[in-house]
Amino acid sequence: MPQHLFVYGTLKEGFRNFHINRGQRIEGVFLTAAPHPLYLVGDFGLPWLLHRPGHGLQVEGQVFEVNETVLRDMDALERVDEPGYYERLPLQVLRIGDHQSMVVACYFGSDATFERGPVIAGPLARYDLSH
Ligand code: PCA
Repeated sequence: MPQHLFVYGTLKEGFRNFHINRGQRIEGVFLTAAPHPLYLVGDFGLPWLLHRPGHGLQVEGQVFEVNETVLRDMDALERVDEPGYYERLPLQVLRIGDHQSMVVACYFGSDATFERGPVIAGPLARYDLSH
């Protein structure tokens, strides 16, 4: 069954891992409905969104409709089954402009890895190419 996925980091259109994201983009730019803390973490400054609603800022990203195969490939990239990486959880997002609300999936970074650091930057409202 197709699902919707919010991406805020390297899976965004124009970013490093976009080739793994073979979903169908939903037009526009989306924000997390609630603030969430987005940091750049580790020696590579990976975009790391913590599952701490109400902390940090509303974070900007893109929404894609994805099928099971594409989702599995992205889960593998984000190492969803391994401790210390990302976990895929539901998230409410709003489209900028018409405020269309959707509950979608999103990759949240693990708390343990965040605590270990180093934390390079954040909390941020957006991951962009200069990062
Ligand atoms: N890739 C996923 C999570 C962080 C990252 O770099 C994304 O773009 O949403």
